[in-house]
Amino acid sequence: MGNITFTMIKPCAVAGGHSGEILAMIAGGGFKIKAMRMLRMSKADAESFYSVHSARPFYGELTDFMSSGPIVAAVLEKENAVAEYRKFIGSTNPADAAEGTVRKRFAKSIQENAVHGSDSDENALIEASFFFASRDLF
Ligand code: FUP
Repeated sequence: MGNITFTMIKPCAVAGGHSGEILAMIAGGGFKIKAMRMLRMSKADAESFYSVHSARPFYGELTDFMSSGPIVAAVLEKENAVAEYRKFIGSTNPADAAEGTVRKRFAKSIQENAVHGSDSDENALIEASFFFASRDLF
């Protein structure tokens, strides 16, 4: 079990002014921020980040959305971070997200679902290194 996960506050939540509240929830959940930056992905960045989904019907819309405005990218640390953070943010589809989760509170739809969380230790490292160099981690 690794202790690192990668998250993004997605364009819908940044544009909605919810970055601060979501970061406060993350801190309250016991996750330590090891790296963080605000940026806008290009369409090519989003296509590369989500390349595992390139055959899925929603790939075009997803990558349009993820490049539509700024995001907050961050690396988080906690024991068993990947599983703990996925539980903390709630189901991909907000209709299924548990009470008290980030997605229950801020997600608008399965696409505009407020936050991303890595789905494995391996992907957490790949995703963190997509945005951060080792010197950016504290
Ligand atoms: P998650 O790991 O919870 O982010 O969810 P998935 O890996 O299943 O989905 C990856 C991204 O695709 C999510 F950000 C949501 C998006 N998605 C859609 O836009 N439409 C769908 O029908 C399913 C997923």
